[in-house]
Amino acid sequence: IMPGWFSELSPMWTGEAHSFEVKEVVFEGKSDFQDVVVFDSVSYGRVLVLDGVIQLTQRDECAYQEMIAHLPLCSIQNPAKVLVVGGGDGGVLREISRHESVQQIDICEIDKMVVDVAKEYFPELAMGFANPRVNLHIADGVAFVRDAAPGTYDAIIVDSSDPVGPAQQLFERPFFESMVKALRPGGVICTQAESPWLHMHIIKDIVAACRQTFKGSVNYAWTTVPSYPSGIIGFMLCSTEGPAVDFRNPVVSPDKLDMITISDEGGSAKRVPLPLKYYNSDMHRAAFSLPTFAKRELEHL
Ligand code: AAT
Repeated sequence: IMPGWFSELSPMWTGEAHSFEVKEVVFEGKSDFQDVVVFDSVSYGRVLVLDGVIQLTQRDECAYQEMIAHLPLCSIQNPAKVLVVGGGDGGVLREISRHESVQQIDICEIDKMVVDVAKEYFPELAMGFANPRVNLHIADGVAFVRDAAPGTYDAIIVDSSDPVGPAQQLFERPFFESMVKALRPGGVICTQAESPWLHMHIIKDIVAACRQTFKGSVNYAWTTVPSYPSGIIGFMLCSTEGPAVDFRNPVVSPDKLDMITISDEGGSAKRVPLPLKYYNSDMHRAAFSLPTFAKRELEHL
């Protein structure tokens, strides 16, 4: 591979590899779960890599974090208790904090090194932890959700890595069943659900498992993220039995989302301005439109 360049190689996208010219490697470590690398790139800013796979870049993280958070949270009224699985960089926490109704944010990330590295090298994401409403748990999300008190959450957001390595069970039916239990009636999930260009077989399995477990609605949506394989990534948006959720028609206006919550010096919550960069109501509605090949494959499962 080219010297001075990082190439993202994985059996999940054979025969192709997106490459980024490296300015400087700023961190290299090995946690109990994965290899952790941070580098500064020539054209995408700072990049976080786990086991050779890009998790985020400064340039386009907004597209992923804003969509994975606001697609579910703008689809329900007044979310109060939210759980994040994965997401140890803090970016999704930052986005959830825009919703003033949220009282409690639990996050369960398996790898403490991701949190520590984010706090050191990605302050504009890790600021999501600077919110008195956030409770951080370092543990496997599978066990955490299984052991959660029934009926607890309005929303669960699964910001997980790909289904090779520690995240594999986050894509399987027993985990979906635990989420259904942990949600209140009419509660919602949004999970990282890969790309239709590369992973239609995985998406079909996830959609089939969700149709069996979620008795409300089951939808696939997607967003552009140029630094992710194929340049797009999808999400599963599902609701449990109870008050119906129409994910395609958001009920929260993005005008209310241009502030985030952090701590003041005394440790109480304070609101500070931080405009959205990617999410708006048009992008929300558009996210559920699928290309014909994907529609066809998901129709008769
Ligand atoms: N917001 C950045 C995008 C990510 S991060 C995925 C996170 O999920 C990582 O921090 C990883 O340590 C964590 N994780 C993996 N498995 C588990 C688990 N079982 N329980 C809790 N956390 C877990 C996703 C990028 C998607 C890349 C697409 N190619």
